Amino acid sequence: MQILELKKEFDNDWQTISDSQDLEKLRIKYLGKKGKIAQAFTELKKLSLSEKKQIGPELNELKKEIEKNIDKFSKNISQKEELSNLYQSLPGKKPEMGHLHVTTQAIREIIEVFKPLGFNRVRYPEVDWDFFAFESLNMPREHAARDEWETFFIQGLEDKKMGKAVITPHTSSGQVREMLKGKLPIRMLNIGRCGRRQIDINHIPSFYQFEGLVIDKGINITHLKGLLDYFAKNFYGPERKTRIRPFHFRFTEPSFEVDINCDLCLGKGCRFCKSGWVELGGAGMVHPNVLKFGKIDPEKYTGFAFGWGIERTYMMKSGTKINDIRHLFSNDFRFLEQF
Ligand code: FA5
Repeated sequence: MQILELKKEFDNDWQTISDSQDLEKLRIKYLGKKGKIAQAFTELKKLSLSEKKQIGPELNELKKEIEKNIDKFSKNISQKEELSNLYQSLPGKKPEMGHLHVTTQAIREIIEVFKPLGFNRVRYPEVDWDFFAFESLNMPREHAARDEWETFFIQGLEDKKMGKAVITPHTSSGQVREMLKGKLPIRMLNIGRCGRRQIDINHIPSFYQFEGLVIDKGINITHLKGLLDYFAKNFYGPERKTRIRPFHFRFTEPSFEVDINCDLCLGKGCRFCKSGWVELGGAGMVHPNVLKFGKIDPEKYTGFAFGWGIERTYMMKSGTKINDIRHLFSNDFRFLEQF
């Protein structure tokens, strides 16, 4: 009896198994009732006593080795198969989806309202010269009106003609830049980030404004009022109330501020609005001096402009119920995930 050959045959077969079915076939072939090992024991009985003494222990050894290998492999394979079954049936891990920030959503909505009227969306520098932020808007250097803008100045950046560099405190800094492009008529929608040294329940240091500028022959105040009503109806719906109040800006004459009835208290007066009305922005007829800075003849052309805060405009949308503008600036996921 050739124990060595039997061992070689087992070793060859062993190389070919890859799953539990192969392993079972191998087990039956060698350890089954009529398997190779059982047959070898039957043959052993026919041998002489001295041969039995020599071959018997070798055969026992081989049997133990085969049992040990099969047992070990069986444990490994069942673990692996269990794992692969487990992974196949588990739903995949989906990467978390983000969404646009509320302010970006508001910007997109506002653009859609103005699109049908042929407004051209533009953007101008967020860091600009004093000339565009103030001087060309009829606010000479050292003029007290500038104080209202609580401006951030950029240290060490100054030009003799253009003045100091500032973080644009309002999108009105785009008015004269647009005029200097030299293309008339103008229907500009300038949306940009502004900065002011302010923070409280309805002010943040970094906020957005949208600025409309229309310049053409024969533009008058009824066009401005009509456009403001159009925006309010389309953005807020017909049930909301808006009003304009006389105001003073150096770059428009006459000037107004535009309010909407507060959506948080429905006009009763609350911590946010105090009076039942929320100021959304300013507006007015472009001052002739500003047209001149833009190289436009005020005898031939007239225009109107308006500049509103995007965050406040969005907060006042029916049902939004955001009671503190600082939430829009905080990047707190618990707040942002709601929109
Ligand atoms: C202006 O900025 C003018 N440039 C608006 C204008 C444009 C008038 C064109 C005439 C013609 P005012 O400082 O009032 O105006 O700001 C306009 C709006 O911007 C405010 O009503 C408010 O909605 C928003 N706003 C201003 N400061 C802040 C702030 N710190 N945080 C959040 N929103 C602000």
